Amino acid sequence: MSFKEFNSSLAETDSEVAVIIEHEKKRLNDGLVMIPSESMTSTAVMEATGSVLTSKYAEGYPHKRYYTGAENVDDVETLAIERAKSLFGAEHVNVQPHSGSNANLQAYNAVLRPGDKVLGLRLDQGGHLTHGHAVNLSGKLYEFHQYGVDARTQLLDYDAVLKLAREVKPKLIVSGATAYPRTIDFQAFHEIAQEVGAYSMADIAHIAGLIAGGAHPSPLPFTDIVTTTTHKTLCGPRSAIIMCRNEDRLAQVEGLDEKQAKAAKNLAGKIDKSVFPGSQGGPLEHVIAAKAVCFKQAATPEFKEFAHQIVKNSRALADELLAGGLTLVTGGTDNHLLLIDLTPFGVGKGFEVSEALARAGIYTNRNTVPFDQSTPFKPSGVRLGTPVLTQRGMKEGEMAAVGKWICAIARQPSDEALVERTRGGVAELCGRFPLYA
Ligand code: DSN
Repeated sequence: MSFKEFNSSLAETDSEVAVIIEHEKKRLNDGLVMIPSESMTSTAVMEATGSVLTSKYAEGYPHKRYYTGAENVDDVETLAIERAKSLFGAEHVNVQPHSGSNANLQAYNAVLRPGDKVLGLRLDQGGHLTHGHAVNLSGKLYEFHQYGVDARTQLLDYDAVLKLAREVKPKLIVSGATAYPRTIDFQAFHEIAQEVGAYSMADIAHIAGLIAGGAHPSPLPFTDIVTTTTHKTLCGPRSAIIMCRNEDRLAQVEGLDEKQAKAAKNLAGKIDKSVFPGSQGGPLEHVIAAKAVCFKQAATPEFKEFAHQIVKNSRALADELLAGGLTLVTGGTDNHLLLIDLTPFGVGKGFEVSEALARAGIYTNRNTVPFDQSTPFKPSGVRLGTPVLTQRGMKEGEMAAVGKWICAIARQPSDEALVERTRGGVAELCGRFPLYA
């Protein structure tokens, strides 16, 4: 590579990739992104992600690296750690996990041995693959027992979780969800874990931004381990962190010498060792810098207001969908997401409806509903949320308009004239609430 190529822009170097990126920018600007796990990343976060920090190898932790020349990445990683601790009120934070799935497996690896028993929420009732699904490493390495939601209310049933915990006697109880529209009682999960002598772990990936902004109760500081991605409601780069208490409250120290006992009691040390060298190599310091930027943005009063507006918008959208005759799992929402149950229009309609909505410029995702009678590939639900619309500045009034479009298309997904008309309305609305310049 010549010096000239080294310094030339993406458009000059590779017009094919540059054009695809421009197409994506246009898609984002011209459509309503309502996938609840997506948010738009700020220019500042993207600048940090695209910075020279990408070139640095820095295995280890700040001031304990296996490479020289790490002083600047030491500074940025320390800043990210301190900002995350302050934002969430965490005793210890590891900012190196590359993704939410990695973070969960690293958390398990820190406190479990293969074969240990764990409780987690079923994927088809709102959980996540890494919460013990049989096809995932989590379900293969550990003996997961899955809890679900109540068949009538579709709400988490804490008494049922307690009953299962008493029967199974797990070493760890995982809370958190990817498709649960209601407030999660993390304190109840922690108390159940305490009662049965298990660690408590909360995966707050979906609601981290709501928690940071005070729009959902936090599992900190009491939960033993808390994992989160940084790119959902937190609006940061595509990555993750692990937070934990410093002390391992379940440490067995009998028969250990002083040094061994200290290590056994050090939960923070176990988490760090599980991330590196336990499972990852060099940290992505450019992404860690972007996480630092995201934590700074999430600590502002504007972000707090944004987090609360996400929920207000979600509730307004729920009201409109219900008024339009749609069925919502749990009957509504307390957070950023809604789950439409399309079973009244026919089992397995989620695919058809989410594709029709996408043709109209409304991006959602098909999803199972609790006790779905169809398959995960052709499920009966559509999952959607309000983070990106809220980022664009939309409020309750716009949610009413969007809700009407969704109701119409849910009823007539193959009416292409309706889809076309809706596409026009979506374009007009997006034009009034621009995203990226
Ligand atoms: N894929 C994420 C979601 O959409 O909820 C979970 O990892």
